[in-house]
Formats: sequence, C-alpha cells, structure tokens
Amino acid sequence: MIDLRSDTVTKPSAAMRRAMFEAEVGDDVYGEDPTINKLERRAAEILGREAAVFVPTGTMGNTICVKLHTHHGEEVICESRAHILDYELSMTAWFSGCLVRSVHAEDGILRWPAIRESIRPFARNSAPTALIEIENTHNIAGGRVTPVETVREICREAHALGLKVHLDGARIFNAATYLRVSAREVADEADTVMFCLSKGLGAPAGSMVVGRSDDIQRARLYRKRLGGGMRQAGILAAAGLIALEEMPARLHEDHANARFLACGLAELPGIAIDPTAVQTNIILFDVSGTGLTGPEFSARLKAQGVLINSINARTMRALTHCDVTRADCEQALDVLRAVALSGAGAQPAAASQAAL
Ligand code: TLP
Repeated sequence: MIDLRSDTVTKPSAAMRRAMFEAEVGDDVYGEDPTINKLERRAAEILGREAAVFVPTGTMGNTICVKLHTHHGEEVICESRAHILDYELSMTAWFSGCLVRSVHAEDGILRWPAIRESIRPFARNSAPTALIEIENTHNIAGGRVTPVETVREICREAHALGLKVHLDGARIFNAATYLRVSAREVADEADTVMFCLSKGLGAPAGSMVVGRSDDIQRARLYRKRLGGGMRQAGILAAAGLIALEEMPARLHEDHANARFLACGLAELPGIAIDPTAVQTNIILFDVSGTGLTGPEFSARLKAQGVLINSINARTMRALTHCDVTRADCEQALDVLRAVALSGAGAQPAAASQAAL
C-alpha cells in the first residue's frame, strides 16, 4: 500500500527505534524523566522560548493553549477550516467553555483586517474575544503557509488590544522549510506554539507546547487534568529528539514530491487542481469531473493499493511524508490515472460523443 492519507502514518525509523530502546527514563509527573527534560529544553531553544512541555497529541496541545489564554464565555477567532474547529471534537467549547468565531480566508491565510472585523468587545450583548488562533501550515487549506510578516502583524495588533495569539504549528517545520526561515521566526511573537513530532517529522507520538515559563507551568497542570501525565514517556521523547534534530532538514523532499504529484494530477481527465497552490506536503484535488464522488474515488484507489482520503464529496487530500518515495509517487500517479479514467465523467472525448 502507498499510504498518502496523512503524514501521521509515518513509522519510526531504525534510529528512532534504537534510541527508544536505549532511552533513560523516569517519572515525568515528578519531572524526573531525563529524556523528556532534554526534549523540552531543545524544543524551547529551537523555538526561542522560555519553556516547553511534551504532550501526547497535537489536539491536547491546542486544547491546553486555548485554556491558558481564555476564560469561560469568551471567543476564539480562527480560520473557518481550522483544525481546532473541525477536527478536535469541539474541545474549545468542551474544555474551555469558549465559542469559536470563524473567519473565512479563501487561501487559508488569516490576515489582520479580516480578524479585526470579527473582534467583539465585552459589551451588553456580546462575549469578548480573548484569543486569535493561527494554523501554519493550514491543513485543510492545502498546506498553505502564512508569511512571517503576516503572523507578526496579527500578533502585534492583537497584543495591542490585550488579546493573545496561539499558533497551531502542527507542521511548523514545513512552513519554515517553504519560507526558508527558522521555525523560531515563523512564530516568534505568538504567545504559545504547539507543534507535532508525529507528523512530517516521523516520531511515533508526541507534540510540544512552547511559550513563557509561567504559561508552561500552568500547561503542565492542564495536561495532567486531561490525562496526559505519561510517566516514563522518555521512551517516546527519545524518538521525538531525533524527529526534532534530524528530520526538518529533509522536509523539502516531501514538498518536491507533493509538487510532482500535483503536476501529474493536473494532467488527468476530470481532476481539478492548481499545482502552483501546492506549497508544502499537502495536496487537495477535486475529483467531481471524473463522475465519481470523493469516497468512491478513494475506494477505487484502495482496491489498487493507494490510500488517499476524501475530505468531502468532491475533494481529496493527499500528503507526502518520509515513508513515501518518488517511485511511490510515480506508481500512485499511474493508479490515479486509471481511477480517473474509470469514472463516467472522464471517458475519452470520442467515446462520450459516440454515446450521444
Ligand atoms: N491532523 C490530522 C487529522 O486530525 C486531520 C491529519 O491527518 O492531518 N493541528 C493540525 C493542523 C493537524 O493537522 C492535526 C492533526 C492536529 C492539530 C492534531 O494533532 P493530533 O492528531 O496529534 O491530535
């Protein structure tokens, strides 16, 4: 199977498995796991922050950060397809008691003027805005990257109004690779950043939350409350350290493979895609012109050994990652071509004229 469903499907490398085997561990709830302590120190250094905390998942990291920056009854602004809104089981409401106010940005890039229009004051009839959440890269907008200056402008303007900014940087190293800057620069003025070790960086599990020391101290309490006190999880942090130190340098390969796939897809009958919109490792393409729905397209691909999920009735989402080679992409394109041609809407022109 060529698995392009997500970059979450990556398996730990041999080096990661060795490091896990050899990891020194202790009880992290007591702060005594040396490998986790090292990973947290390195994450804080690399992102240029005072402190970091290791959390089991990106969802828990985002949940903790929303809680850190809000009170019950406040609002959180994010883009209309943000992960916190669509894929985190309404944790913003469930855990933090806040309402999400979404702002649509066609290209997935939130900009200050659009955010400003949605900010609500504490007034007779409105719940006040407390937090702006930015997703960089933006997953369901097709891995789009928010430029450094745009993030900085949002942070400065938000801070001037007393609002906080959290960055869902699940794929912050993909953003940094595309922008050719350090991960630190991608998010240097945000109050907190969550990033995942378990996606393009290839670790089996784990994410980091970085920020100011006092916020991270409180984050540890929320992590415990959410059931994330993992004890001897240095075994995971050992793989996380390799993910953090060694894997960002190879992400450009995933981006090149994604562009290769996107250009190939643009040639296929019934498939709509703009390859120039593919900036990182996420590719969205519309299969409605093939006469197949997204789920039907997905099922036919699977029958021929390629896994790609649909995100709605017409759109598919494919991701490249460290367990997918250029040869896999070539093979996947052959299968994509066969499936596109198998749909009723994608018959060669001569055949459809004959039917008329
Ligand atoms: N994304 C997953 C699915 O949940 C959709 C994927 O396959 O892409 N922020 C962003 C931007 C994400 O894409 C994800 C995971 C998360 C947060 C949550 O991370 P986990 O899965 O570790 O909770």
